[in-house]
Amino acid sequence: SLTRAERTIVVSMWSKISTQADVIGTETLERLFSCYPQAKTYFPHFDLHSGSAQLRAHGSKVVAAVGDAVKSIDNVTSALSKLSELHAYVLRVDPVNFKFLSHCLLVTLASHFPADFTADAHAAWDKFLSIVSGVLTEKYR
Ligand code: HNI
Repeated sequence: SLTRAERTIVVSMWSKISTQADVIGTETLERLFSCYPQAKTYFPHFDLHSGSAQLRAHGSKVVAAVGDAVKSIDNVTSALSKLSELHAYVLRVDPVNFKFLSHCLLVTLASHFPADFTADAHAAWDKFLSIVSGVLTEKYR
């Protein structure tokens, strides 16, 4: 689990991120589909062109869920339990895609918040997103 210092970093950066959640979410998905095109196979029903309404709507949902995890940073498992079931039983997303998405979110954060994205912040967000991904894929086992 996260150290107290890591929690502080994630929670305080979240207060900035949340004001631009839609932009961050959309850009993260655009990076995902452009760098890891195989991730597109889960969205055959979406218009995945850059800036499409569906991409933006979905990006803001994903970032909102990350925000739920930040708000329950000591209990991410229960905060995301419904989403965990959805991704495991209904969507059946290959877990490697969570690593790709986490990476794209890190890159997006680094590019939007260069001053905040110190080595410590990078490490804290990496750890936090791997906890979130772990929760969303734990039902697969
Ligand atoms: Ni994910 C739906 C959150 C990773 C494919 N996903 C959602 C929803 C949220 C969400 C929120 C909307 C649920 C609802 O409508 O009730 N997804 C997250 C989070 C992560 C994540 C927080 C990781 C941090 N999802 C992924 C990954 C993939 C993925 C890596 C595949 C590449 N998600 C989906 C698909 C849907 C989805 C597909 C359904 C979309 C739709 O609306 O049809």
